[in-house]
Amino acid sequence: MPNGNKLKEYKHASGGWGSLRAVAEVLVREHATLQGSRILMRQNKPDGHMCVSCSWAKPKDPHTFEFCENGAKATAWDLTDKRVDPDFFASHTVTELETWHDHELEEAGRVTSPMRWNAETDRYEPVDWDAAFEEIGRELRAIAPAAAALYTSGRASLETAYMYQLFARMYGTNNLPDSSNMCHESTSVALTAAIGVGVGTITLDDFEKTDLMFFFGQNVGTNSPRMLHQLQDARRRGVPIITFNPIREPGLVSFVNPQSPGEMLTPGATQISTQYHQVKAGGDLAAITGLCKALLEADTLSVGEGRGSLLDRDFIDRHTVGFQAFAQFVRRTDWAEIERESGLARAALEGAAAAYARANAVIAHFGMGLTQHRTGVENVRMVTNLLLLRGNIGKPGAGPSPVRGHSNVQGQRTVGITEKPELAPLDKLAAQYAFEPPREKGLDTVGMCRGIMDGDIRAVMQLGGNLVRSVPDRYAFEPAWRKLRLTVGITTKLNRSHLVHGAVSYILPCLSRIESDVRPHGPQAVSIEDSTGCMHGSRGSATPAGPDLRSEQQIVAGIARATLGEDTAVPWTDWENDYALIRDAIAETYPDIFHDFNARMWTPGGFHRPLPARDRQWKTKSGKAEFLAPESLCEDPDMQAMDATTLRLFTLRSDDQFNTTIYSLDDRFRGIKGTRMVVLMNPMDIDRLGLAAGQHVCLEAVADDGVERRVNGLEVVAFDLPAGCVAGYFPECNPLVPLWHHARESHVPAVKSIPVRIVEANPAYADPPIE
Ligand SMILES: Nc1nc2c(c(=O)[nH]1)N[C@H]1C(S)=C(S)[C@@H](COP(=O)(O)OP(=O)(O)OC[C@H]3O[C@@H](n4cnc5c(=O)[nH]c(N)nc54)[C@H](O)[C@@H]3O)O[C@H]1N2
Ligand SMILES: Nc1nc2c(c(=O)[nH]1)N[C@H]1C(S)=C(S)[C@@H](COP(=O)(O)OP(=O)(O)OC[C@H]3O[C@@H](n4cnc5c(=O)[nH]c(N)nc54)[C@H](O)[C@@H]3O)O[C@H]1N2
Ligand SMILES: [Mo]
Repeated sequence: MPNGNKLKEYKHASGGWGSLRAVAEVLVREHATLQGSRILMRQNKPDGHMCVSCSWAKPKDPHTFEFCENGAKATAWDLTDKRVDPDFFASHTVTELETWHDHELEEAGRVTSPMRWNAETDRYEPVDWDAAFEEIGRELRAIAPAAAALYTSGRASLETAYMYQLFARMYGTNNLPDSSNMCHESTSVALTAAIGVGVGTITLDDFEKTDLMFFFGQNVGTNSPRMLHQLQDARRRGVPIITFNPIREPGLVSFVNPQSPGEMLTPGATQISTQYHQVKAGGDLAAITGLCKALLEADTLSVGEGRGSLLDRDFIDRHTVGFQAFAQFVRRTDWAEIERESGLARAALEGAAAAYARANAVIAHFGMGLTQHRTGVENVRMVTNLLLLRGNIGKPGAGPSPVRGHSNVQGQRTVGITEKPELAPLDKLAAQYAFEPPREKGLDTVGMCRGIMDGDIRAVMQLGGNLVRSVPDRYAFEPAWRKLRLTVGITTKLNRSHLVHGAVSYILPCLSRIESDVRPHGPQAVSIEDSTGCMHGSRGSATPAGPDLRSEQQIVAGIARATLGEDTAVPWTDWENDYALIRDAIAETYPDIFHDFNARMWTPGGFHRPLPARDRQWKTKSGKAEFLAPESLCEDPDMQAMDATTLRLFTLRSDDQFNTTIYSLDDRFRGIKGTRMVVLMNPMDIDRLGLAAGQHVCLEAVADDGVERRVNGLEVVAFDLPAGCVAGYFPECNPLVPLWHHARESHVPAVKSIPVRIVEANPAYADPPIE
């Protein structure tokens, strides 16, 4: 029930004409119509390029239009004919560019030449590639490797990621923070401990065999829209979908297939969720405990009445440990606490549990709504507990389905991007490349941020990403980032993290995956891993945005040679000329996953990595799948002490953004137009706190560390979400997140439950220069 003149209720199903029109509009806006439609036809096809937007699975029998509105936006964003060239930089100082909105910076177009910041002119000036590599190498050699961090956003290919981690380790550091540290790291930690693999176990085939699906905190219509096709097919077979989300997201409510002319002409939207539970933000531990409790209670009844067990007793006995302790925790927890913490009624949870008990094969999809909490790891463990009760792992049509973010974020981890030495094949790398890799733990993203703020980190290289915007505690982080000695951004576009920069600063422009990449050994291809553990080849065909761009592989090889010298066992130059050689090297390091990589990468639908848990082999400490009870149901014990003015803020993505890339200020699905500076509130909270919709307020973080964290100028919007919870946008609300407010075990910033209170708009807090 949005209000105000900027807000328009979205009454339609997701997809539909709105979606097709949006694709056409974005191609026009980026002046990419001619090439754009041709390129889109190759998107996610076995002989084409893999979309640069989300990581959802690419089917072996793709639709003619195997792309969604948001994938088309991401493609058009790279295909744009706008350029940020040396002339652009000559006409704007960095100080001036800092006054631009984030959206304007990226909208200015593709960076075309390597640029170096000149302190005297306060401008980025063109520089020769070799000179850039030479100086970066010299700078890196001058500092201790432990004082450098090499960040990876999740878009770079398997080939680049492998080279990058190898370079970092030969240089001497495991400081390889990456975007999954802010994303699904809670999943990796939880699933590894519980079932012995850190990734989801389902593939697309499982959609055809499942009897029921859960959705916990994942916004499919915006963030993985191609999955709506599989959901629609499942719904047509009568498969129920049970959703837990504080907001009624249109994509989880209903869907019209914009690519099906029949459906477009009739008003027949497919209902997606058959049950929709508007859980409180941070209430999933309680909600899932409720599901388990209802199931155990119904099981006792069923067994008592001689109707048999509702649990998969055989599976529990043979394949799991920890059931008794878990069941005890569940039985001990009372319904009043479950209802209070989840915000859901017992009857509603019993209804969901009854549907679960009737289904033989169940998939649980989940996203940031579970992972980005203090209890992020416990949340994912709890989903696993629920699945284990009925043997829903390692059988067709069933399993955990963490829906990953960036298009290759899962794959980068698979080929060694990790700060945890125990997860990297260090002995293998040592033997393959005749060097001694560092064995000590490196820094994850939160650790890197702390190192930057403390002055311990002196150099940061970003292979993609926009850390100044994506990490917590922006107002402390930005000034610290400016004190770095060296900042290097390998990037397609200009963003805030290039403007807030170190003493020596480079912008190194790279090809996008959709562009053709011709090297001395001919046209090159790369590869990625999708959310379901399938590897795909990807060949770009668009004309590169400029003649001076280099591929990410070339850039990493250039920096590696300049830093490490020519005399290493790695054939950097051969690799950058022929990516097939990098794949051979990957196959040598990881033969189980990548044997015959070059041949198999073009398998339609991708080739699947072996996942022991799919075959009920558990590579855990106990050798079994492990139940684990949480310590308590409370998301954040610190919150309990707070008074009634404290609200729980969760940060959202709109349908017109990709992380820190803001395509426009509209959020069509949530009916918000022309601004992202909003705070969505329950009408009762608006009344209770004496506010009015349309009023501008300031949000203040509630934390007892003496640091003031505020975001000013947010318009109050009445919205259908649970009382006590409020929502705002990522990254605008990031200044409100204390760096230490993260998942306890995985260190994922808890950006889905930030304690805040509303204070009067205060002119002393100038609006941050983002709108
Ligand atoms: N178009 C587009 N696609 C994207 C991205 C993008 O920005 N734009 N980003 C990519 C990346 S990197 C990622 S990680 C994924 C992110 O995709 P998602 O995992 O979907 O992440 P979010 O959009 O942050 O939020 C997910 C949902 O969680 C709900 N939620 C919030 N708090 C809670 C809670 O406590 N419990 C429950 N049950 N639900 C909650 C929110 O209402 C929202 O609907 O998408 C990827 N794909
Ligand atoms: N409050 C809050 N904070 C969050 C989140 C949240 O939900 N709420 N979500 C978190 C999540 S899930 C994630 S994944 C992080 C993301 O954090 P980051 O990885 O830091 O940010 P992105 O916005 O994904 O990176 C965008 C930039 O990548 C560069 N880029 C784009 N394409 C390419 C390419 O092909 N190659 C190269 N080299 N560069 C490219 C462009 O410069 C673009 O500006 O943010 C996290 N932060
Ligand atoms: Mo992410």
